[in-house]
Amino acid sequence: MLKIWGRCNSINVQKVLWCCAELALPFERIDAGMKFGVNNTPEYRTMNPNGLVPTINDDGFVLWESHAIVRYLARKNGLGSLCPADAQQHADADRWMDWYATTVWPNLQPIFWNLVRTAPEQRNLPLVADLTKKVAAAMDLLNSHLANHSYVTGETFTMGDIPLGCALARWLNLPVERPAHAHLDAYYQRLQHRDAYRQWVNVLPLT
Ligand SMILES: N[C@@H](CCC(=O)N[C@@H](CS)C(=O)NCC(=O)O)C(=O)O
Repeated sequence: MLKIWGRCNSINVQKVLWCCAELALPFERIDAGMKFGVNNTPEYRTMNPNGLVPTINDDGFVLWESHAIVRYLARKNGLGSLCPADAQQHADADRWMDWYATTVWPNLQPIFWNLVRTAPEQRNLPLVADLTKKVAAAMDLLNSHLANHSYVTGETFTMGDIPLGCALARWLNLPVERPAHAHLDAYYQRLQHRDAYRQWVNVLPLT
């Protein structure tokens, strides 16, 4: 059976868990990272020399990097649905996954860490204020895109929605001032109708 190492409150682990639930894939999850440790043991580093989560083992095939894992599982188990079969649609899904990694998360991650995982007296609030503007600008772009699309690649849910859906669950629940984004809110509502999203991403507290 597919094995997944990683704690449930890691955004990168959540992408993989959400993906598995969309595909109705059975898996065994082993807590790892932060308070659980495991990720710095020599055994774990043999699988993933970064010492980060998630890592999977699929019948002996070991893989790390959350987007690579999502792409692999979607291609293997959801070609033509979660993983678009058409080359252009596939590239479109890839584009949004990469956009999350290059444009959204590098700015959102420090906001999240400062406001959720750092003691109040140690927070870098000027940085939070600066990055909040950058994330808002990125979300502006996504909001405009979603004015004409139900999901990032069009009318069907694909792997392209997974990283951004995880980011939205954080962005829309952080105590920061956000511009009104009606299409983004509607998209978030659509995602919340998905059992897999509610189960693995959206119900977990931001801790
Ligand atoms: N690019 C990697 C990043 C993995 C990563 O940064 N994981 C974090 C959790 S979100 C981690 O392992 N942190 C150390 C820990 O949890 O102890 C991926 O997408 O999988």
